[in-house]
Amino acid sequence: MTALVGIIMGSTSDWETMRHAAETLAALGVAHETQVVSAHRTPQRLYDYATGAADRGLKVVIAGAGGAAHLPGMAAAMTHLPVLGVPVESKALSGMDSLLSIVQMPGGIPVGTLAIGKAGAINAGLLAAAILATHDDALAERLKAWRAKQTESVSTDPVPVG
Ligand code: RP5
Repeated sequence: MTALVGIIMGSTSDWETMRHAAETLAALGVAHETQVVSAHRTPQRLYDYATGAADRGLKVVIAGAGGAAHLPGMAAAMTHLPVLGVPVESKALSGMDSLLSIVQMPGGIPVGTLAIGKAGAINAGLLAAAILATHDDALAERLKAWRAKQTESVSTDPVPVG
């Protein structure tokens, strides 16, 4: 199946965070691909990925990076596809560096920036699915079912079971 969402990340060390975006998309039945693409260590790979993304059939790009996190912004600079940025939690500054690197884009080149870490990765997956669902009724139904299941799973009892 042709991937509709491309999940890229700056390092293999980002996978533990970014896998949550992949798992969310898998749960919703959205075809996706994953690849390590570093803005700093593999700039040519980033150029090739971002400039070719739309022609390869991708509709949304999710980019996660930590520290001096230029990957989402540079990807957004080279494709008209929507780019969702996930700030990966860094060891030195707990992801504040990643967040500020990704969120403060100059007007004209948007990156939809999510929360730091796992929550951001999950929400990037959900947001990518929601974007695709605007033109895919079956996916919209799967997304609504996912949300309903989540709602049902929230206990009224504040005391944990067991
Ligand atoms: C960034 O540097 C990556 O996105 C990663 O979050 C961070 C550290 O990378 P490694 O040194 O673990 O490869 O480019």
